[in-house]
Amino acid sequence: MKRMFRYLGLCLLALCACVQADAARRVILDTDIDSDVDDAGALAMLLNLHARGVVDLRGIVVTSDDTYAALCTQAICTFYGYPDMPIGVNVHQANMRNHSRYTRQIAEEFPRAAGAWTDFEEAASLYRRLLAESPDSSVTVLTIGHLSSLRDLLRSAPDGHSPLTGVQLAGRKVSRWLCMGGRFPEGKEANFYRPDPEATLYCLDNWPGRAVFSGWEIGREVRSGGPYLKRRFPDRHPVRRAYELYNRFAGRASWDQTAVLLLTDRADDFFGYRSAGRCVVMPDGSNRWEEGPEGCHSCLVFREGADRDRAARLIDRLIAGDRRTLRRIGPAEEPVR
Ligand SMILES: [Ca+2]
Repeated sequence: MKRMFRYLGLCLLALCACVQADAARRVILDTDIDSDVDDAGALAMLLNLHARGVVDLRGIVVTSDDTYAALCTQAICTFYGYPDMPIGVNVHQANMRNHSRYTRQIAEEFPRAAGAWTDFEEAASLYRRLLAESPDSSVTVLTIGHLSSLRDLLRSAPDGHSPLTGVQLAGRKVSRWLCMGGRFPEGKEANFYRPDPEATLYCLDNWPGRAVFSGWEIGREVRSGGPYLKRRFPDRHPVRRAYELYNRFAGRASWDQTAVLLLTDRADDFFGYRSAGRCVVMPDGSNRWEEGPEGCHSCLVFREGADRDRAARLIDRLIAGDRRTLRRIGPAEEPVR
């Protein structure tokens, strides 16, 4: 009898794992992991959520002019047990150089397969391949950097991966674009205006589906990356190293990590949406929220009384891979406004 209960228990666990795997949304991350440490934190969150089956991270597009950004990304993925995670690079970046406080050190101190940033697939090609092999409306694109690679996808022509243009492919395969970018209700934010405001304009004009914007004012109020991470990470860990080299765990705004929270069922604890309208971008990359009829754009706001410190604690635990927190978290329900 005992043996039968154990068998039934194992079957139930397996069934739950299958249900969770099915529920996981496919995600393509597009990151400028270089000048700030929040990209490293966001990547750690995503890899932990991926391991738990909350998201299905299909690949990472590195949109950066830092020579070591993609190598650092591969070293982090390798450390987490994903040495073959598809990684793409934006080959159109001008003046590649090492300007990050942590990418070179991580790339040199931790194992990875690639020898140079030129060894990786071209960003738009990776986007096209990952989208082409995915079911319709199954992919969430999460951008936490500037939009040069997404623009290159939208401009892309039919190729060996798909007979569809980039706009057609995104329209068919992507259910929503989550974008950390802009400043609301109006202002200027780095992902939109630096270094490629033309890419922002192009993406806003041509994106064929739903887009959710998490502006600068959201992440600014959530401070993560402090002493908790220093205590929780083992001594030798690439993301620990990123935070150590960046500012020695002095804490930092969570622009990119708050956008990752949108992939989980905890987003509703903290965030709601601005009244209907659309994000309008100027040629200099500044932007504003223009109220109007319900359309394809949504813009995040904090819920009344949302606890920013609790959001920061949740982010820190997801970065550190806290098992209890990860056991209790689930995927976001779609569609989200
Ligand atoms: Ca970023």
